[in-house]
Amino acid sequence: MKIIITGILGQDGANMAEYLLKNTNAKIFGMMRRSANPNFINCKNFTKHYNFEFVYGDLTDSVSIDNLVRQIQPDYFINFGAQSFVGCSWDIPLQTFDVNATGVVRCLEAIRRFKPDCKFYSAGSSEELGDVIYTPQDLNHPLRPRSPYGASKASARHVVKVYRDSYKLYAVHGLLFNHEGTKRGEEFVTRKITKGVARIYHAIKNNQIFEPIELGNLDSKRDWSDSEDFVDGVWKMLNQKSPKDYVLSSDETHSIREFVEKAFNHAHIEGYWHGEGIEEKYYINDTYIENKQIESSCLVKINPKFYRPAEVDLLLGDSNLARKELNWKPKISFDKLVEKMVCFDIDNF
Ligand code: GDR
Repeated sequence: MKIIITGILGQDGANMAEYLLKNTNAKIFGMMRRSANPNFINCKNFTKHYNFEFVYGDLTDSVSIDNLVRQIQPDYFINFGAQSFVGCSWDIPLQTFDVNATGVVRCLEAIRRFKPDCKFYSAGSSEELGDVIYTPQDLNHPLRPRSPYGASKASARHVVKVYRDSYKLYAVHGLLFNHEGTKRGEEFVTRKITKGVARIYHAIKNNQIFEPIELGNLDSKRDWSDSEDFVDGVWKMLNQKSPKDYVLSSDETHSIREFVEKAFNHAHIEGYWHGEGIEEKYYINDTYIENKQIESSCLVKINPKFYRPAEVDLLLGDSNLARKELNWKPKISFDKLVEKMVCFDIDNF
């Protein structure tokens, strides 16, 4: 069995490779883009595995995708490669579309032409739902994206269905709500918070002053799970009798504000909110700190530059179908996820 995974250096690609190397005998081809300074940190557990190989490719370069599919003849093609940062998609909308939407067409075309029985996974997103009109959100929720990123993923969803219906390909588009972990990039809010908590934890321990974490909108709500739980759901989606899309989510929602509080709690730092709007701050509430400068210090403040031109206010998934038909459910709770990320970042600071 041969499997191509794109986005291998990212969180989901690396977790998928780890999962497949552990649970199957498949040969994994991890696709990466050429870069002068590639970051292999997420792949350190498997780069030397006998069943793993890096291959060069780029979702914007159809020659590279065609060649990989033609030469490798994969049984599965799992597409985690993406411009995955919603906030940046307003700055680079064309690149976002080229990679996330047209890139999916390139993969589907390569499969159709060179290996039509290869099963294809497209990484869909709750950002496709955007400006939601009911809660919790399931597969029937209309697509109402609020960002170039969300619109690109919605386009990918349509094109996967078109290729599935037109050419009878086994192609699925998983509607995945937010998923995090210790491989998460620092630009995403959860990792930004847990890394910031670790920095402040060590500063306090050493009686040093510190800068607050700067965030944008604290009131948006997200349905967060652990990426390691999701790769199991993705693999199950790829191994059904017939191709079908599913929602993967925790079916719980929490605000950014709650994430901040919980993350500091796991570092045994108590805080309190004070002020309103962009003046709101999270202050340390710790009387046993010797250094008075630290005692009056602010843990979190707002920087308007992290607000988005349009926000997705509330996401809450309904993953009942996946739980019933795929016999899947997440193992790591929200609380355990935050604890795992904070402890990892404190230990590895
Ligand atoms: P999201 O994740 O956009 O939901 O997409 P992100 O962590 O970037 O934002 C979540 C929410 O936090 C608010 N926020 C901030 N976000 C960032 N990045 N930085 C900040 O400083 C900050 N302050 C507040 C945001 O406004 C937003 O409301 C993620 C990505 O992984 C996508 O690729 C994936 O498809 C979806 O999840 C499901």
